[in-house]
Amino acid sequence: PRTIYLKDYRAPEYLVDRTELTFDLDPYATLVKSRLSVRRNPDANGTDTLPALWLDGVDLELLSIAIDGELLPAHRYTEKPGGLLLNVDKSAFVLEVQTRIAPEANTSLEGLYLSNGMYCTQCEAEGFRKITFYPDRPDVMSVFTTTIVAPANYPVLLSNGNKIDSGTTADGRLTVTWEDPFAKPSYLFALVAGDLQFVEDRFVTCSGREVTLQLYTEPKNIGKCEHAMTSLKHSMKWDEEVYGREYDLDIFMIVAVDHFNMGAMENKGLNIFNSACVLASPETATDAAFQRIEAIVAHEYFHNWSGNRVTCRDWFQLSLKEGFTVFRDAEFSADMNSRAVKRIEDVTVLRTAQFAEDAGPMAHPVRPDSYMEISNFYTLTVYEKGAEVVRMIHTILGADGFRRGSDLYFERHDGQAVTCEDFIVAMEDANGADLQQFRRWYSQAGTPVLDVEDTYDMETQEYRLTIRQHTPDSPGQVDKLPLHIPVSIALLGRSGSALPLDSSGEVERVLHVTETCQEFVFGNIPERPLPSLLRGFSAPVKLRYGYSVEQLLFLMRHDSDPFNQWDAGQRLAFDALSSLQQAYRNGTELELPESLIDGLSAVLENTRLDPALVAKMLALPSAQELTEQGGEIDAPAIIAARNFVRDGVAKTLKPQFRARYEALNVQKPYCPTASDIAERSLKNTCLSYLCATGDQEMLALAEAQLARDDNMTDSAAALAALVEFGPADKAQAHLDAFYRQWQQDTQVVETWFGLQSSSPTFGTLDRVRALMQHSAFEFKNPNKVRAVIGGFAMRNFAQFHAPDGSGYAFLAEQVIALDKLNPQIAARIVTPLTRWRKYRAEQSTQIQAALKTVRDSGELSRDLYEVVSKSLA
Ligand code: BAL
Ligand code: ZN
Repeated sequence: PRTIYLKDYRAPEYLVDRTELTFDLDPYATLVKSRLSVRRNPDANGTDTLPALWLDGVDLELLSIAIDGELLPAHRYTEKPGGLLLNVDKSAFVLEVQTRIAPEANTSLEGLYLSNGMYCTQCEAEGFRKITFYPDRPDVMSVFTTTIVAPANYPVLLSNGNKIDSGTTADGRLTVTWEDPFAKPSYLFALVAGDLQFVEDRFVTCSGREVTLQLYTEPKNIGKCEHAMTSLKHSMKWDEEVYGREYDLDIFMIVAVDHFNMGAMENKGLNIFNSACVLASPETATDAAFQRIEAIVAHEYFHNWSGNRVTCRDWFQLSLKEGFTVFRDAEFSADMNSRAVKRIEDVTVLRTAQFAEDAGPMAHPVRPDSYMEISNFYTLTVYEKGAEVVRMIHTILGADGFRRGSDLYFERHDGQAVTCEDFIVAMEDANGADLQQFRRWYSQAGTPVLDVEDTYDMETQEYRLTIRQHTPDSPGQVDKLPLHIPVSIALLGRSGSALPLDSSGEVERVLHVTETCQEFVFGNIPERPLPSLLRGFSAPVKLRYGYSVEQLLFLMRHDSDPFNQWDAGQRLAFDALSSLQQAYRNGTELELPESLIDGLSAVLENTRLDPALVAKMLALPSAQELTEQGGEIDAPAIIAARNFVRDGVAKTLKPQFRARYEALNVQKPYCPTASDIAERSLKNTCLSYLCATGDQEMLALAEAQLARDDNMTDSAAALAALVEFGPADKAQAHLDAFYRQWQQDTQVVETWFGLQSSSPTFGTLDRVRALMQHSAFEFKNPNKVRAVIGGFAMRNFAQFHAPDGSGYAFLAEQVIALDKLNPQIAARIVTPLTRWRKYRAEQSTQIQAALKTVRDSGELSRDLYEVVSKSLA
């Protein structure tokens, strides 16, 4: 496959002002007619002679092409792999193309396909070319009119924009026409056809316009729409208040589909959602699902401005819309829920998975320089690190400055396809700021490391912080330049409160680290302080400072920044778990670290602290996070050390866990409010520790909670504890009963699959294979694949890394099979095998062998080829 480079970007030769589409739907032979008003792009840097027009097209049957009403003879165009080259003799013309496609045969879930009998589309990034021949690139923006014709058993026919016509054809089929007045790239096109029901609401915008809101699902799910609808209204209001952004069409629609590669898609006026990311009811969805839905509904809605009204010039700029929109949705979630807990969750994902990506074979900058398959770049780096980069701009400019910048950005670029550079320039221009050095965050891959040292001079009362920065080499990038890193700090005195940093009484400050080695001096500091560094995780870096155990315990108790309070506990646990891994390797007896027990005990008894924060502080770093400590990964040592500490904490603090569990285990109607979610999270953390003791009496608590059955958060937590810590036969009985109860509910069945495949005790490879034979498992459904195969390979560290290498061979086998159906999913789920270099000798060899099996299995999709070849290079 060909590599595409950012440096080769050229403006499009032709523009498409109007796109008129007609779909005559049929599972095996959908007829697509397009009528495009094409004209030469005045800004294309070409010659006076008219260049050929390139139209992207994949898996299409071409029926006819006409220019200005005249059928084109075969010598005027050439069909090539990936598209069509058309000889053109006018600078403006109407191009008509007819193609035939087979949605039923489309298992890639890109383009037009069928999900449970419903037609739906997914066009980002390059799916539109599977629908018709078109200049399928984001800098070609067009006004779309779409007519859908379908048999009468598809009563709901949807596309982007406003409905302008509907009727019945002479032969009794239904027809509807939609018009989207906002010019958009083809990746934002959408079509849905099915026998669907909807719930409806309305929203009055800040300027008094009434917008109709509709959420469409299969009839059986109509009772699971309320939370998404509420989340949508909250999002619309928040975007008006925080960003001054008003919705622009008369209608906003969301459709839930079961077969979907991503979480959701922001098509203009017609968002399409993975059912798992939109449908919820208290009986069927966990708190985590409620919060995920709120965040994703917001994310897709926010794209209406950051992505649709202002879009990307090319796919290298993907983070322009994704990084910014993730930042926007994170702030929205923080405002709706606990800000500290949201930050902790986001940073955990970043440190666990994005840092691994940044240190792996697919490492790339937030704005990549090259790709073979753009689908492989919908990554944690583009999304989550991209959001951190936007957050740093927010930190550097302040909230008001950032808002001035975003206002200018939206005003200046409305209706345009632009670049990350345009975003930064708007931020600079609106504030008179200089972000020249800051730009390197967009072009340099890898996670920077900050080494911090300090000295204190009692005589002069001067405190000095020395900060060194270094960004490690990554594939294709060496000798990186220093970045502009905002490091938020406070200095804690002996009493635990923050010391004033100057005469104004300021106690928190952002240090602008811009050099390789830089010193910061603070005067009039009356005592040796303890630094609280990188507060709120003000930059996506690894920070090293030689905190002692006592200092970490002090920060856990006193730091006024809840993120750092939590992080101090995590550092304490990391250090203890590292020592225990070493002891395990040396064959010495493992000893429970008393300091950690003391720290956790104090947290557990602190009833003044937000229960959600207590739950986060009690959670040990996951096995996956522990692989990010640096050094070779020793899977058995990680598992042994972590299990040892977990069991020790559970036994030692059992009375305290019991007391808090009992206090929180009160019957009240389910409500997904932040405070109730916080209480349930602490209660279920306590329950998990209690069950880890293996005591019959504690397992009985979980059984009682499962039997109570009044909300899925508590039921799933109890079931997970019983499956992980209870006897296997009883676990199986509980799982069977649970399945009998919920087998009609797709989302609960997905939870049920995932809970088993990711259980470190229960989820053996044999059980995972058995789950794949279950009647509810479907290899063509990404959610089922993610639950069962992903649950095992990505969330079941213990079983996946079984010493005989069977987990690796299994994953290779599944990836090869998946690639034939759905390359995007295959290229994603292979990720655990790409990290082979990080593991200790024997495991490393086994993982590499599995990856080579994939490589040598025959012709791979472009998606999978890129990941596998780069990982073995
Ligand atoms: N644009 C792809 C899905 C999302 O990030 O919203
Ligand atoms: Zn997005």
